[in-house]
Amino acid sequence: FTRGHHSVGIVGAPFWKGQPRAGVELGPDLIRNAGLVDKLKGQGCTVKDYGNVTFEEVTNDEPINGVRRPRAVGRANEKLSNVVARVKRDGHTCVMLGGDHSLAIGSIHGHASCRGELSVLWVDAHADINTPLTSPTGNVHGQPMSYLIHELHSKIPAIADFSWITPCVWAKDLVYIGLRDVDPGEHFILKNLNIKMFSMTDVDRLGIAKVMEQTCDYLFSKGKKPIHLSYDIDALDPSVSPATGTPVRGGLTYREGIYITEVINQTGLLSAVDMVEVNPKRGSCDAEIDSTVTAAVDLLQSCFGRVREGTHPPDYQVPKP
Ligand code: 4U7
Ligand code: MN
Ligand code: MN
Ligand code: MN
Repeated sequence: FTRGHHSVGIVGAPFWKGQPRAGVELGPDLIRNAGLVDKLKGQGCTVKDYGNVTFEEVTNDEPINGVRRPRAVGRANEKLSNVVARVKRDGHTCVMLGGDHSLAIGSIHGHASCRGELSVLWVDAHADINTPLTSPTGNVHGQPMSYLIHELHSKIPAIADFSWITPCVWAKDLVYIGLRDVDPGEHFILKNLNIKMFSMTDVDRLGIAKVMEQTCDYLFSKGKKPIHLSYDIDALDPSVSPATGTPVRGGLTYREGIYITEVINQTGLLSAVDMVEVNPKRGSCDAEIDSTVTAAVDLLQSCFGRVREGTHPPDYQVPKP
């Protein structure tokens, strides 16, 4: 069974302007300070930390087509895309620590620019596939997939600093797990484009093991492509990860969340991971923040070979008395 031997490149993206709540920019350093690098090394991974991407201040950033802070979000993602592409060119599995989920635009775009067609597994309470014109809020963290899907390209209006984005994911190569708060425009898009999704109702009916079996069967039936796992911490139940901007009751248990990452590790196809929406300022005490950050670290450890049954070195000997 799997031990590390992964080469991991970590990129921090301390960016919050895809949504209105301050604090999500603290995510990357919190996750690092919880020992991510040492824990991954301890399970046999090689790890290179590329540090945090720096984002310039943007003034005069009025909404365009309802999209809030379009210039800041567009430029931040263009920069992130270039950094993720470099991490992939260097041969690592890329871990992008957010920051809010608008960063999936740059992360997936940069990944695809290096690796070509991808399978995307989106684990989230939300579908994040509003177009600027279906969005009830104008927050880009609820829209990233709409910019990336080929089939939606004609529905996206022109937005300053978004013109560099070229769609790179086909609707058939996207799977959702954990959905329980989907807007009407998003639901129409999911049904209309026949996008594979496992809502929480499906997790309840099938159990997480069948959900993952069907997820893998579905993705592999389209040909084996590198997997981009985009993990929003709000996919987990708020009792596990309360420190996040848009918590929704009735989420994945800790065990279901971990099981997803264990199975994805087993595919051998994991090529990039986003871990986003950890927001310490939304926790009401240290224990809530700790629980959320620990969950993020544990999920990342499982992505890279940690197994709950435990492991031992091949040359292990029980000490003789
Ligand atoms: B997250 C929302 F309207 N759908 O578009 C929107 F409910 O990255 C929420 O998944 C989006 O946390 C949540 O603003 C974005 C809203
Ligand atoms: Mn979400
Ligand atoms: Mn999200
Ligand atoms: Mn959220």
